[in-house]
Amino acid sequence: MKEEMRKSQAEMLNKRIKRRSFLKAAGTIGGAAIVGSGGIAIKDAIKSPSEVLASEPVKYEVFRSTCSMECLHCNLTAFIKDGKIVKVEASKDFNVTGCLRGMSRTQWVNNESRIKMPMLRTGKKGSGEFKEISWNEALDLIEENIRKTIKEIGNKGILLESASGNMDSIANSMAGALFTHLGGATRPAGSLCCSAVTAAMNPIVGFRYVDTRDTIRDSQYIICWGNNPAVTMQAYFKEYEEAMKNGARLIVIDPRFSETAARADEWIPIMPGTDTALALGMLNIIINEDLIDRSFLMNHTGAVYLVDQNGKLVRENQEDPDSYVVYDMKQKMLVRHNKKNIAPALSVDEVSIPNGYRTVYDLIKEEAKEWTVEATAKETDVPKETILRLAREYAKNKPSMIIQNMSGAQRTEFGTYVSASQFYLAILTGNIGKPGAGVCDAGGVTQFVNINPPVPSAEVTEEVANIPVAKLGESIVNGDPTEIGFWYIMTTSPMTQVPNTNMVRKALEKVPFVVVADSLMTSTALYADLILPVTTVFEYTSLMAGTRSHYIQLKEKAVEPPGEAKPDYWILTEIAKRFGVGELFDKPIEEHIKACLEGTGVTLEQLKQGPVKPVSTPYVPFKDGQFKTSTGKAHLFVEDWADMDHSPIVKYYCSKESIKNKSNKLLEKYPIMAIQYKMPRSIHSSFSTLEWLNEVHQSEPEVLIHPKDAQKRNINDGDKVVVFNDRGEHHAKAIVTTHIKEHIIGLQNGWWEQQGGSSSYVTNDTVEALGTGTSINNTLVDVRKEG
Ligand SMILES: Nc1nc2c(c(=O)[nH]1)N[C@H]1C(S)=C(S)[C@@H](COP(=O)(O)OP(=O)(O)OC[C@H]3O[C@@H](n4cnc5c(=O)[nH]c(N)nc54)[C@H](O)[C@@H]3O)O[C@H]1N2
Ligand SMILES: Nc1nc2c(c(=O)[nH]1)N[C@H]1C(S)=C(S)[C@@H](COP(=O)(O)OP(=O)(O)OC[C@H]3O[C@@H](n4cnc5c(=O)[nH]c(N)nc54)[C@H](O)[C@@H]3O)O[C@H]1N2
Ligand SMILES: [Mo]
Repeated sequence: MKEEMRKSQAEMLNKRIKRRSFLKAAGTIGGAAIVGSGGIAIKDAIKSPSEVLASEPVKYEVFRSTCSMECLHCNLTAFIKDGKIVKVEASKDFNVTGCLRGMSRTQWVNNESRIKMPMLRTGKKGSGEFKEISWNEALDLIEENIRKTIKEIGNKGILLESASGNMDSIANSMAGALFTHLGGATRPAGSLCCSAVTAAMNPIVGFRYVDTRDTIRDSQYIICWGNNPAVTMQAYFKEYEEAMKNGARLIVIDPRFSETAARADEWIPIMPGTDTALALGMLNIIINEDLIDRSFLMNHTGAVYLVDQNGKLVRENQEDPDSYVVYDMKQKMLVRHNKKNIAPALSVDEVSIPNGYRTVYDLIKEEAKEWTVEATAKETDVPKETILRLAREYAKNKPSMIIQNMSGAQRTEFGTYVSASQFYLAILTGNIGKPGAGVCDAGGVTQFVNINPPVPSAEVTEEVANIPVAKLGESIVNGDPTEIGFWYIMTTSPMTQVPNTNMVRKALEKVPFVVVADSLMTSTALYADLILPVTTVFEYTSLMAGTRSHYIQLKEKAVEPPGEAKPDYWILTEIAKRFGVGELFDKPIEEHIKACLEGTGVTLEQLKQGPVKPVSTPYVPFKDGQFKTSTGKAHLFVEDWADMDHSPIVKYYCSKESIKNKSNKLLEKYPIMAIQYKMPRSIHSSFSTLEWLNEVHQSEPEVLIHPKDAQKRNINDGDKVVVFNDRGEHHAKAIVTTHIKEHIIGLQNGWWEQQGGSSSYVTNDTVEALGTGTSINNTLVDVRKEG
């Protein structure tokens, strides 16, 4: 394995060296950039290195970086002429298909509307009236407002909000560390994205950001469950196509006929928020028809752990959390689960177990039993025959894989159970730890190596209660749990991405000093007191080793930023200096990168030659049933959930804002359920305003509405409509289509205020029950024709 890894790295290195020597021969290596790497003529980029060698003189410098927001962190190559980026494409030696967003980075870097200087608000918040000030004045204001806030409110009065705009190994990590060195700050708790997945995976399999992308093509049966990889994992969709060529069936469970559904063998429309009921219904069939993998359950899982009559896990020794007890059928006695040569009982239905104990499997069985085919069909709107076929096909067509990849299905009120129920299906059928099987999470290089923070955090002097991110707006408006005096926003755009935009707007208006670090006048920047101009990809050097790509990559600086735009790490270092902790931060970026890499076995020198993948391919997570929990087994009974007064076994709860929840009075007012979907034209609010993307895709918000719902409201295809509820209004163009279930509408994610406004104006800001995530896909609304 190691040998293979070395080989592939050596191959990559060779390729790069060839190119370098060619460049040296041509005598055109760029001198200005820190780690720049030579040049190829732009039209030659599609040729092989040898073809290039044989062709014209060199005209362009070439640099490499990555997309930095929450996409797949594909390696990008930029072509530079006279200090300007003229073209960006996916790097040829990087096994992905490039996308228009990546290519449009030229338009982001060269954008006329880039913020070039720090900007101080002069008009009302939201008016967009600002004046340019110097960095010195900007940093003075930041220092003054932080000191004032600490004095008047305490450290809890500082709010640091950072998210997925730049997921490299430096930016957000350094920001988090800085504010601990200042004594602490309030942070959003949970994530807008996928904390429900974290809350499911950590207890069940012991680890997160574990993906199965390497063996998608080996799968026989793939369920994209509330997930749309044709758009949201675009660069790897070819793997699904390979699997289908190899005979796999592709199934999509989605209320919307998504881009993936269009390429799939089967689309299963479902009532949003009811996915756990469907999974339990499938489990019931799988259990009844004995399609479970007994030996896997007995040897690799906690399905055999015993539970006492009070519903608590039985332990041999209360002091030892891993001392779970099973009933050994050989010796007919209770023993510790990991005793050698035992045959643990799976169910009281098969053997009698003393003390009235039952197994975890018995509890799952009992929970699933409620979900008869009839009950499941009624709740989910999936026909009975489909449920039966789905369950049987999933369990029999091995290896089968479930794709969740931070799915829409888990951005629901009980999203943790949705994610967990998919692991139950994989584990009970032994469909995990093998090529072509498993549950595909978002995954990155951090599942193979540990990347250190560039600057270690400090012990905070003041403990703060963080604010659930779904409730960010309302919490700040109500000063609960704290007043906020200083809000630092970087790598995120709350005005478009946080639920309940009107509350977020009020919060931005209320907080006395809001700093937004961004490169463009975003919807959020409009509400800042101070905007800080930041660099974009190709304007700074950094390290990308995160949760979305299997490679460790260097982000090379290729061009000078416009005006006085600076990388986040420069800004954070300047703030640190003003608070007397500058020495930890004020180092050349190469030093920080080296600190991140320490212990990985990968060096900066290696990265200068190209991306490095520190694991052999194909990678199979939890291979041979080796899980990352404390016992090495998959745990299906989660005590943490019981501690939160929820079921320790996956259970289906109907969400409050659901048209299935007939007891909700709100339903009379708002009889339609709105779900969200991501678009090819943007990554959330990033890329949203770039011209090429507007040319190729839609340039205004759209809403998908079923013909019957449209007709009732006198709405025709193309009409301007208003989607509304008590939280606010979202204005969009109606697309009347059967590509969405009746009573459901589909809203797009990422539109800016300046483009008509975000669909977050209506989204549900209920905190997801177990993972502190969001419930945006459980939103009740109605729709009317504009005007
Ligand atoms: N082009 C593009 N790619 C992206 C992103 C982007 O913004 N743009 N964002 C990235 C990020 S951060 C993430 S988290 C991933 C997300 O990747 P996905 O989860 O694939 O993205 P979504 O479009 O949010 O949701 C997928 C589907 O879930 C459906 N859905 C909504 N509610 C439910 C439900 O209750 N049940 C079921 N079964 N389906 C439901 C929606 O109709 C949608 O088609 O994508 C990543 N990739
Ligand atoms: N309505 C609705 N809301 C959603 C979703 C949805 O489907 N619908 N999806 C949710 C999900 S899954 C996610 S992950 C979140 C994502 O939400 P966010 O994490 O807010 O992601 P983006 O909208 O991409 O915002 C990133 C911002 O960071 C800026 N940025 C880019 N690079 C840098 C940099 O180097 N430094 C700094 N300082 N800024 C930079 C960009 O210009 C952009 O303004 O949204 C969530 N919110
Ligand atoms: Mo996300």
